[in-house]
Amino acid sequence: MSTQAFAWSKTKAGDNTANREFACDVRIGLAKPQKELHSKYLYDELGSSLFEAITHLPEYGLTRADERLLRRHADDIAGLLPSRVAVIELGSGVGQKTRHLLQAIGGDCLRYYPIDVSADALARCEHDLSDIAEVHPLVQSYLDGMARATAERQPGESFLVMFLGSTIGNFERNCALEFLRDLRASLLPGDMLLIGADLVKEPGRMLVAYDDPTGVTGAFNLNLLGRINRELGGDFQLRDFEHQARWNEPQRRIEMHLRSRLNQTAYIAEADLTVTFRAGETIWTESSHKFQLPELDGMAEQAAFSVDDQWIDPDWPFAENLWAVR
Ligand code: AVI
Repeated sequence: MSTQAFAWSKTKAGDNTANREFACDVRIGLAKPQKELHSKYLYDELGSSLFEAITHLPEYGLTRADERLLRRHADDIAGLLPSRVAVIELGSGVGQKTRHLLQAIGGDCLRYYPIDVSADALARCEHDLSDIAEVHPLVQSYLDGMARATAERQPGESFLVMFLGSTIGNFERNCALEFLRDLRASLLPGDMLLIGADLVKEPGRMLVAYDDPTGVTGAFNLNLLGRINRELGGDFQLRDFEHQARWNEPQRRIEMHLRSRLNQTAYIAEADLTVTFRAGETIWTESSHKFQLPELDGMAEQAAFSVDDQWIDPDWPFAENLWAVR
């Protein structure tokens, strides 16, 4: 899937330009030999709620591992940061995982810039965290938000950028590197990046995390067709598609697909598109890359960061990595 780092700005419903962009991406993606839809479109209001539900599934240990590491090592991480630091978080959502670290960093006027495309999530984030930090919410794409936040750098101050939850795994590997380099370019020596990465584990364990028996991940995936119906005047019959999770061993990634149960045709008015499906044909909707430890160090090196420290969860192999700008 040709994920572009800069395109990681999720689309807001009701915005005409955004709707045109969505229609255009749908037209292009569904014309490919392997039909595909960009995973950013999974996250409308309903999709974001379904993702939140995924994070509570017993089979999906990723978010809990990330939270455990941040809770257990908040003091270690804070101890490695420069003395005057402001915090930026990419894709913060409500910022729940960040509380421990903000508390450990402490200080009278700690500035925290959560960046997210969901204004609702940022409003909650500001409400929940304003007791421990001065919260400056930015409803923007990652790199636009970075530019806004870093423009407010004060003399002698460094930034800690947090990119949690293994969202880096949703980028194609080469785009991930490109994104990290762009991120690095917006920072200065002394700044740091705390980046979470889900590690390769036993395939059965990974597969059930993305194909839970409760069907929440299936609903999250199918909602993408529902969103096309709602926002672009599509007539997809959701019951005629099924969720599929695959482990792609050579690429070390879980792929989510929507598999057509039968030969069928769908029409999408706003994209002026009729699309046909053979029984068994799929739309590829998401890649979730999994990492090996040496690979993470290599990524840091290639994006001009140095590795300061790393913490690994013993129950759900997941790595929290603290990198410094070289
Ligand atoms: C947001 N992202 C890190 C999740 C992941 O694990 O790749 C999205 C997700 N897709 C299905 N389940 C969770």
